[in-house]
Amino acid sequence: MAEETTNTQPLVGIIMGSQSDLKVMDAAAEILEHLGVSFELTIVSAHRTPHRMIDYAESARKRGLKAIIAGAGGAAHLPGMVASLTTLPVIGVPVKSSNSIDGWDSVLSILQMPGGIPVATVALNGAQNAGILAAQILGTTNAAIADKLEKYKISLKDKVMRSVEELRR
Ligand code: RP5
Repeated sequence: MAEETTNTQPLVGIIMGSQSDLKVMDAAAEILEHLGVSFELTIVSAHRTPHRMIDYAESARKRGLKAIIAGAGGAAHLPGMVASLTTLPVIGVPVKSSNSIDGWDSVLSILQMPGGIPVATVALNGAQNAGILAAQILGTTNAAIADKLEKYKISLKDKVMRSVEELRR
């Protein structure tokens, strides 16, 4: 996945605090691609590029985005700050960065938002689920995406059932 990706009329914005987050955040892009959801992907740092973060969050709805997936590690202020600046749903991905205290720093700084500014927080390094959740939000009003999600769930069930069959042999 390229550092910065945009496909036609993105519906989901994937942002992350550093290029070092990309190895985790790529999973959100991959599942969105699989589910036929258009997205853009770029790096926006709350601490190193605060003005870029404000521009990104404030313009997101006008640019046609319907949800934002924001991943960061350590003192992970990006998802919460973006959520404070937009009325779009924000899904936070705590990233276990290299100098992290076992990922708890990322998890707690994204999870423990004050009342009024929600961030839908997924598991540590849970970028795939963030992508699925964004698709599910879009699937409430987009039948094509809902259909892809239905097929994806069937594929999960089929995989388990194949394992069950293998164990029976
Ligand atoms: C955060 O600091 C980033 O989201 C990343 O997870 C962490 C480390 O960033 P780098 O020092 O690798 O750029 O802002």
